[in-house]
Amino acid sequence: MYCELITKETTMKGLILIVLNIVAYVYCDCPHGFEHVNGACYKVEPLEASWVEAKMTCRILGSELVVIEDAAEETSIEGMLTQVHGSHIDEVYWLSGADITNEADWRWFTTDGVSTPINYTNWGHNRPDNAGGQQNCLVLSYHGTKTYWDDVNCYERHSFICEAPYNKEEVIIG
Ligand SMILES: [Ca+2]
Ligand SMILES: [Ca+2]
Repeated sequence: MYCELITKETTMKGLILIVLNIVAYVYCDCPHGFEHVNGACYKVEPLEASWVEAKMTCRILGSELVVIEDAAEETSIEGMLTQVHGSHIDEVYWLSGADITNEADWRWFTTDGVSTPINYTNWGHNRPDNAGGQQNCLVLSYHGTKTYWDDVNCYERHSFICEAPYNKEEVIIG
């Protein structure tokens, strides 16, 4: 957990006695097990699951399958994956995108019943190709420190990345 324990001492002076209160604050920026990178919280999940299973797993963790909004965010994720894998491993991760509803209409599916168009993209060479006519879910393909996007069959089993908002919470524990 990305938490920082800060102890503050506050002095309250009464008429007769002095009361010393020690108040501890816990600042929790990201859900348990998530890493804070450039204003968002990510969890790289090595377990392999279908796209729907991956999406449900992220939700159980209080997050969603990752949405990559711009090149800066993809660079952050590349850095995180390079820390996990080094530079010589190929790995594939589910993202929150799909063209399930209309072929070639790629959208982010982060909320039930609502989808948003994908603006920034980083498709690999000749992707998306809808190979076999059955590739409707979006993956991030990590290849030696760099990533690109591909469309694959939603029932394939892949690792995935969950993303949660970066929130500064203050909890008084004492
Ligand atoms: Ca497709
Ligand atoms: Ca493809």
